[in-house]
Amino acid sequence: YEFTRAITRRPSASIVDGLRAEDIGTPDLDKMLAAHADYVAALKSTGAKVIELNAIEAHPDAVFVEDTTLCLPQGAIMMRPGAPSRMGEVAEMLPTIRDCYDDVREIKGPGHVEGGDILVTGREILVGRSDRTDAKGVADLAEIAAEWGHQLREVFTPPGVLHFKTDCSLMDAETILSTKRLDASGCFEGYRVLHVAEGEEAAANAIRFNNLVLMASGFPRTAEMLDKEGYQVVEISNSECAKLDGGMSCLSLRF
Ligand code: CIR
Repeated sequence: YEFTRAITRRPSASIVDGLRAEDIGTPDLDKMLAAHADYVAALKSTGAKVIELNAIEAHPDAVFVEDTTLCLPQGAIMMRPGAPSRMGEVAEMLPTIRDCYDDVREIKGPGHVEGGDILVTGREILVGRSDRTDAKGVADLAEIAAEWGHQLREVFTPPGVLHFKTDCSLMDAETILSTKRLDASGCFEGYRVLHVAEGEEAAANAIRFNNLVLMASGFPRTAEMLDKEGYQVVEISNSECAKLDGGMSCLSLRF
């Protein structure tokens, strides 16, 4: 959770065509741009350098950069999204990643992995199989991770939930913020787990970024709980990204 850099990408006008499991309304670009600016400002306020990439009209979901790459201390791994419309985002991200890393690997396929399904903790890499991440993709990822000395453990994303990290986030090396439904699967045994408040499940996709926890606004009981636990919480509007099943972690690559 300690980072010197992050990569973000501006939302494009084509965001209205972004993928969503359920149609709960069309995202408003201006509102999304305002929230995105707040998000970038919060990242920068910690002293990190933020590489801000241009919008790409051809890829409506490209603002959700997290799904394209896994950034580890030893190198970066280009993902292979399970959503066909998102495949092209990886090539768009590659030149920036090559500028940042000497060792860049890739999930070769035919399997799939999206970054939203990967949680890197202080001791291991958890990968949730989901509609976007399959066994073959996880196996490819495990091979590269092992070469770099990481333990990888395959877990499961709850049914109806887009990504593993839709329901959890890392608060510090040993502490995970999770929904009760995900924690109930037993995947966090041995960790300190903080539950988001009942009815505030969408607060689980937060990020710990240096001294801050960035979380979606509108979840007062979870924000208060985190504050009491000693975290410095910054609330960012997520109303527009939420219409596309996106949250705080999706909007950046952190390393
Ligand atoms: C999608 O369905 O792929 C996008 N609309 C949302 C991606 C969210 N990404 C993430 O949770 N890492």
